[in-house]
Amino acid sequence: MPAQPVPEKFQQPPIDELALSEIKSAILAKLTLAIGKEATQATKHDWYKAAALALRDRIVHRWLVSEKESYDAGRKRVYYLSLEFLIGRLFTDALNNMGLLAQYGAALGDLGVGLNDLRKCEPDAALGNGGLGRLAACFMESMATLEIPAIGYGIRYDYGLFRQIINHGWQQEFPDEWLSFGNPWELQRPEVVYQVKFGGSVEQVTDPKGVTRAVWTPIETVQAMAYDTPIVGWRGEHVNALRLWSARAPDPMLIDVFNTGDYLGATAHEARAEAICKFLYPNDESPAGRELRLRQEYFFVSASLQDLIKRHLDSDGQIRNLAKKAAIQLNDTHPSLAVTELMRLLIDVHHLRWDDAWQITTATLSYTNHTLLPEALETWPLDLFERTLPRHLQIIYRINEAHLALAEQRCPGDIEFRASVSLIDERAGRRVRMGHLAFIGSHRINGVSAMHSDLMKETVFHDLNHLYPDRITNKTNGITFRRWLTLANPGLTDLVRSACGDEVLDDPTRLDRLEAFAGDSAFQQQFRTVKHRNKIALARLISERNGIRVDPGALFDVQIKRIHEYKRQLLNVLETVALYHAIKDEPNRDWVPRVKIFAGKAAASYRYAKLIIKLINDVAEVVNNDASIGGKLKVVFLADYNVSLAEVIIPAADLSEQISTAGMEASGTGNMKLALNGALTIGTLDGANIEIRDHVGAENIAIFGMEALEVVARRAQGLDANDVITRSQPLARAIRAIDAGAFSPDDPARFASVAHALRHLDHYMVSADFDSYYEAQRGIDARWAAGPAWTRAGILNVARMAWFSSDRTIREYAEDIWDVPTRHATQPPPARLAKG
Ligand code: 26W
Repeated sequence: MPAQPVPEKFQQPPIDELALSEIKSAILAKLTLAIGKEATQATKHDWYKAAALALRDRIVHRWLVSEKESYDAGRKRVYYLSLEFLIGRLFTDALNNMGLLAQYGAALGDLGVGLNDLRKCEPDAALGNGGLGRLAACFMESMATLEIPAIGYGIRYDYGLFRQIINHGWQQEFPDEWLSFGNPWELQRPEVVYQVKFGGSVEQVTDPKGVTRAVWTPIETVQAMAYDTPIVGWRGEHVNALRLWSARAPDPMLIDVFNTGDYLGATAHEARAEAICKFLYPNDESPAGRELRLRQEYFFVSASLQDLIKRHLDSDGQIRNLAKKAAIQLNDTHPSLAVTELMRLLIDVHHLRWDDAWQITTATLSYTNHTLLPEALETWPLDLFERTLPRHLQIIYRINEAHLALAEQRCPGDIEFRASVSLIDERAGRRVRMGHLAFIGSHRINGVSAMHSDLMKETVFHDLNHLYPDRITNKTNGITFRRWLTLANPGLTDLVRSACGDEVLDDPTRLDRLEAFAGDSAFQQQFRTVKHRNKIALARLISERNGIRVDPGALFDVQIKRIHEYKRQLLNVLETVALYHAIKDEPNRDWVPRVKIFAGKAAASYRYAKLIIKLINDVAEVVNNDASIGGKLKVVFLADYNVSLAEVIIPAADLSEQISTAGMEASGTGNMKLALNGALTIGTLDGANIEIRDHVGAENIAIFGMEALEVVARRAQGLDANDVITRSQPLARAIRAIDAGAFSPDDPARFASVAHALRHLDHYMVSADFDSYYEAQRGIDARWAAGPAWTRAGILNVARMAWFSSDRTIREYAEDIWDVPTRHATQPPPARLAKG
């Protein structure tokens, strides 16, 4: 079947000279008037800023129109509360969605600068740790695309996720100074300021009418100032705001203290206030439990709720209508103080009765859970909580009273049940359970993959689900195809457009038209050519950054994500070592050449994860320099993994490693990005891998390893792995080599703890799953060697990934949780395309 010609109505309009000259003058005007430079003196960075500012002007026009339309129509709004937004770069993303990529490329070319060079001047906005933060960024783009009036609320951290440097194989952390050259996307809103209060005491006061009220007298005030970043949807029809709060002291300097000569003391309170937005907590999966984190959480929740209530009252006038006009989504438990803060605002400030306030609160809020790992569920020590937020603790007690009464009704006399559903954990020192708070205060609670949502009902929220049945629902994650296909992989995008028609840009379900080409040898060849070009680009980057030469013809085997025991980078390294041994034993066999590519950050305090990074690098050192294996195996650890690096690695991947211990990865989204770009997945039946298998077909994914229930059963028998190690010669040998210092001759005992864990403390089932994984990898070798069948499977992966678009996910949230309308999927693209 020949590729279909692009229908005329979808063809990019020819570049219009008038539009081009308008763009050029706009950029030159910014360069002169906003940057203060002549074209002849401007650095690349100046040009980038001028181009971004010129683009922002156009976006802001659309934004104002979007705002006015939503406001005039009195539309319900979505407020997405998240402590993390892992956005990456915005320049080409915004250009692409505005339909201006080609025009800007041409305009900048005429001005003597390259679009691609400018693109690289933009630092990544890395205001997130990993999956949860990136999901929030994809959701912001999809909400704008689906024309849902929405605001993302978060914190404008001065420093984002740390910059990772690999020094002699070890991770080192450095501050991420993403704002040092300014940020052309944001608009500071000095007039949008709220007071956020902390500490002090609460009194019960009875007014002349005999009504008793709580009066909170705080002892500290911090100001929250808004910075807005416009987020433009696909086709530029709708623009939403990401509103990030920056903290400052109301009085920058205590002049009387200053006058006594105590200069530091005069600004100490300022430093304390500003600390709130200084940095993103770098913990992934384990909560910090520190006062500063609690202050961050309350700071952004309080500012956001004050802001959205003000907006609601400005447009609607009736606080009682809040739930009809606002849907607030809590991204994990981090913003779950919203339950108590909304109650406080409704009761103490807007004078509603408790029951009415509670009804509005639960109808407005909903909560997404992103992990079942017990160590990641946030709880706060009661004394810290009381010291920081005394009025909120009172509210929690009152919520708990009614809640425990209901528990008693449901399970009379069952003390254990009551203890398990209580908002206060009484076991190890009294603590407030934030997951419980978010659950009780929400009308919907969702997991992020089918399996994860099921496990929520069976594990952490078992008893709460019994008490409030029908609240838990599933919303399988998705990714924005605009960033992860169209922009990251233009070669594949062109091929997809030629096969599926340009409608695919608006409606990913059209990807299914690729099915017809999956077996077509000419199309397969084009598909391989695209992948090969992407691999050449990655090989170049690897050579520049790591000084390692890799063959673009080899199988690129990719594991890119946070470094964590449950994600099992260690399993991948073990297989690497076993494969290395096998190649050494028989160097003349026709081994499939492989490049093992790793990237990811370990939490600064997570020592074992940092040791795994060192192990990867030590194994790389030995393997890459062993001439006897004839370059059949290479190992690469790319430092400082971020969104921009992912955009280079993902289009070049042949194999996607999604090998978490079954039952532990809530969903995964990297798995979706890699499959969408034509990589085959090797993975466990965990998170969204299961749904990916259901969509791409079991024959187009390599599943291995224990299932979640088997993991639970094996753990119950103990963590010793001696049984599997004695049965597996390659595993035993790999562990022995690591233990004996074969990869760490300078410090032979360096990995003794790793070998010990593999033998005796196999909580993550690395040893237990090894054989199954090794065998699946050899199956991958065989498929790769078979050629066309591999390509076919890759094409079918692309063809069948449409469902994993975050547009689909957001549409489900809109219908089942938020009750807001969305623009329809197959609606033809508006005529306004590319006019700017
Ligand atoms: C406070 C410390 C902290 C920070 C972040 C604890 C826990 C987290 C998150 C829950 C970690 C996270 O990013 N979870 C990931 O969320 C993704 C989006 O839903 C899922 O795809 C991943 O499977 C899940 O690990």
